[in-house]
Amino acid sequence: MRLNTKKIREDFPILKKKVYGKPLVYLDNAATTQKPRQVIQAMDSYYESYNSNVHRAVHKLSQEATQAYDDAHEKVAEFINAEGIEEIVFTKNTTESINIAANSLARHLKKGDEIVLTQMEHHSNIVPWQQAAKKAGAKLRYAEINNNGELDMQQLHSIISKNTKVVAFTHVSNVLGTINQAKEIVAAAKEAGAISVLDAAQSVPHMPVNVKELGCDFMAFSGHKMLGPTGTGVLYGRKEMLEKTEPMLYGGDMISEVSFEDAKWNELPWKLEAGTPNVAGAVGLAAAVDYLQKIGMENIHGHERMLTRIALKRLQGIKDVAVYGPKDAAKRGGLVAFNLNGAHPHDVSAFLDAAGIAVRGGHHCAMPLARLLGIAGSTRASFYLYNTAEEAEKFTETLEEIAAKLKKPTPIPESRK
Ligand code: C6P
Repeated sequence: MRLNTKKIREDFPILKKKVYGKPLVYLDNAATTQKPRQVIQAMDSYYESYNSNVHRAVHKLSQEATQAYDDAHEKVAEFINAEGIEEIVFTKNTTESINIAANSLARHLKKGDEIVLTQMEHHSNIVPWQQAAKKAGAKLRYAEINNNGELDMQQLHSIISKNTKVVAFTHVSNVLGTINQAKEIVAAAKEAGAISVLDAAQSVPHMPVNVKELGCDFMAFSGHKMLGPTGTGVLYGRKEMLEKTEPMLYGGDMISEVSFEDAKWNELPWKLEAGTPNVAGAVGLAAAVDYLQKIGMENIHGHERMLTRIALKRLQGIKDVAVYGPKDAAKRGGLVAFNLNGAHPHDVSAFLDAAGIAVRGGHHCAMPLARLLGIAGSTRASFYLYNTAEEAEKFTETLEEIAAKLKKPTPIPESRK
């Protein structure tokens, strides 16, 4: 079903904003997305009418806040088809979610064990594993990418062995846009007796993701990348896995009993959510899930594919443009990273910004990948459900103008002649 972007855009107050007197074209959705008024209002309503701590007091406000907080877990569980709230840990972002998994799994690693990652990982799915490997004396191995920006599946299978204890990989690359064959990789990990950790920061917000169908042990994603508030993220873990997961933070609410000497942990998921949680964030995230479900994840995916196709086609028409990742929009998420005519990505981003178009320029927190591609960084446009075909056209037309400008020698001011 085609998305009614005109109607959708009415829900996003920020999209009416003008920057430098020009209509805002927001194409930095892979970094964080805008929020609909439904999310903003849900959070306002929490603060205005039932703001309270959760799981502690018996007073009415606390009961209401606790109900809303627990319901938010339930909603997220349904959204990704988890068994129930015991499999859903609220965190502040994908980074924290992966750190919880890595911190706990590190305790079970020993010298000679191997952790398999891919060359297209975000720092959040590299650095925690580097630290885990260092602590345990384990080794990191990397699944390689081919010239098309896709994983070389043969090489990936060849590095998964009986020594592999963890396979951690991104579902969709935040630079290449590549959609990885998650089900196949999870199955390969399982066959080797390894634990699979899926970085779903760029997939859960944009396409249907079903954890039961994928079979992954852990999955991490960010609420703020799916219309939810900043400071919200999720760690999904199969119940059996989360039961074995050691908390990363200790303190209030994560315990069932404390003596002067020792403590026992609370039941799932609270054992992994120490201290007063982000209740307003949870309420906002639940409203975001409602919003996405009403539109339909398959529809959102289709819409982004259409926008990506437009961008890819027009970019390929610009001379001296290097586009990264698969050429076929069907193999990608809704983002396109590129370099133009040897210009620095920050300059290209600044030119686009001057036209009211918000993109991201830089290494996108994937420095090893940038080095592998032989670049310092790239400029990236990333789409979401409220972006229109006209915006994708405007972005590429502006880029054509920038490309033409960059070809001309820089004019020397009269005073310097
Ligand atoms: N990528 C981008 O502009 P946090 O920051 O914890 O919410 O998400 C981290 C993260 C993990 N994995 C992938 C694949 C990601 O894309 C991101 C966030 C943003 O590309 C900010 S660096």
